[in-house]
Amino acid sequence: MIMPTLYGTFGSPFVRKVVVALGEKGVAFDHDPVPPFGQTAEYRKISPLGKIPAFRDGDRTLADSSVIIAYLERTHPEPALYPSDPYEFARALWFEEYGDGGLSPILGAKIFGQRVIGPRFFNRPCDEEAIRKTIDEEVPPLFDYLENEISNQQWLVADRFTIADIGVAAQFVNFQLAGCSVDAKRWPQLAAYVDRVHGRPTFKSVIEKEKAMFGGG
Ligand SMILES: N[C@@H](CCC(=O)N[C@@H](CS)C(=O)NCC(=O)O)C(=O)O
Repeated sequence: MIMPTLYGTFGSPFVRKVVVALGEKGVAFDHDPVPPFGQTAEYRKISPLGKIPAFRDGDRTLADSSVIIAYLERTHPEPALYPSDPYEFARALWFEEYGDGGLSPILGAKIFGQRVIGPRFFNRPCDEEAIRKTIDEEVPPLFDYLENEISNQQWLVADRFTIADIGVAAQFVNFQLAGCSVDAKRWPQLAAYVDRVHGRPTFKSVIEKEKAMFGGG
């Protein structure tokens, strides 16, 4: 049997989302660690925006983590990663978007990008003052919202692990790879939640590989 291929290097929260979804569904895959820059014209045919991840399943190709996971949910319905109730389904998509569109530009681009990617790949010294400002000003409202939403629950939506948890917790790995952690005194629910989600075997195994690549954590 030909295995599907996931394109995109570790370190990307969006690649990580798909790795976790594939793991949760027990789908074996080949991994082609395409970097997020300098891609070939060939790669751009399957990822026209030039981003990672992309995915190949036989002669079918797809780009975008949310699109790929939605496809996997149809090809491998069990275990379901999306709630069936319409409102819970929509809430789960909302939290996925909160991760992709809300947390990623801050925890990913402004913190991990500044402290890890810039110095390592672009010979750009880290601007610690910019990171401090981001952590003091932009991070707290993002974490306050999650602290309130989690409020003693194990998972964000539907009392079980869903795409909401994949989308949100994936972004916290970059925060940790940049040497940061959630202040458990200020955000106790969020800190425990991130530990809980990262403790799942699917998250654990990708995080171990990423720590080996980037250090930190
Ligand atoms: N919405 C996309 C976002 C993917 C994304 O932004 N990937 C980054 C790496 S973390 C990338 O490829 N950046 C390169 C670029 O924007 O050209 C998804 O969910 O897959």
